[in-house]
Amino acid sequence: MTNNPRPPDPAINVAGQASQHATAVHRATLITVAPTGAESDKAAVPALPVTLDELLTTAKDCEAAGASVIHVHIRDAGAEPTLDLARLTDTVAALREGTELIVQLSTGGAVTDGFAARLAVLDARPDACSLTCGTVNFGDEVFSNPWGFIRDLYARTQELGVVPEFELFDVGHIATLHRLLAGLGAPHGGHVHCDLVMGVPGGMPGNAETLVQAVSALPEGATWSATGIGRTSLPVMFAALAAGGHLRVGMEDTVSFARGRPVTGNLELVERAATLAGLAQRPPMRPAQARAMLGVSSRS
Ligand code: KMH
Ligand code: ZN
Repeated sequence: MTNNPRPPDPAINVAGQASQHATAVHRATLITVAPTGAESDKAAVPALPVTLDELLTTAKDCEAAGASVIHVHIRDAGAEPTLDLARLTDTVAALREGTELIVQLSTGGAVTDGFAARLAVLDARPDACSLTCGTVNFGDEVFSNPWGFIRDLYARTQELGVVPEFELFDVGHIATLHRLLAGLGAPHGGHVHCDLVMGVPGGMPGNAETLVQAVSALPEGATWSATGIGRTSLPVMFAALAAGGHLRVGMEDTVSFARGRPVTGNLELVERAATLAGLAQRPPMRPAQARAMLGVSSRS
């Protein structure tokens, strides 16, 4: 299957020629920062950016350190997760005004959010959004993504011209991704980009062997990032760099920098990812390169 109708990018090699599903490998590394999430409490994690000012400062710092995409969850005045449309719209505008980052809104929200509110996130007109390809046990909770919701959300991204990133918490979610693409066609922008979210209690484990297995099942020509939750952050990052993937880091995914040492802020997580990418001879991509790779239109 070909998902990218654009001419080949000379910076892209196709890895795994002998395998059935060759994924595209870039020499540069896309770094996504996921600064907030919906799970941590501000009271317990004071460095978590929850106000628009805090989010904007984090976004600017992380862009300067090498991030090119920001995955956004927002909080209300009491620092609780919200999908309030006016707040989301203001957040998109502020991030666009203050940074060159690709603004990717979460459509996953919190486990307590309903499908209608999650669908309505797209009305804030972000550049991009997350789109999770299946239900998964999420610690003691369930992150619910039945087929009908996935299909409706994907169709709405196509209608509104929002570029989806396919979130894969389990290997079975890859089967749903194939079903979605086969049934509804290519995403807006023409390119398939996935994020392997590994190490969630209830999802696929965060280790190198699972990562390699999952990548081998992705659609041909897809690019992918990987995220290791909690203590799987570092093993997943090293495995992703070695296997030609991209990185997502941030306080949504881990609030410990090392055993017993809380993260001081998103910046140090992005700096560490950028340093490791540089050591791997795959330096961070700038936002314009990331737009070209992901099929996100430039801002006019
Ligand atoms: N907060 C999780 C329940 C996403 O952003 O799309 C879901 C999540 C995925 O974070
Ligand atoms: Zn998220």
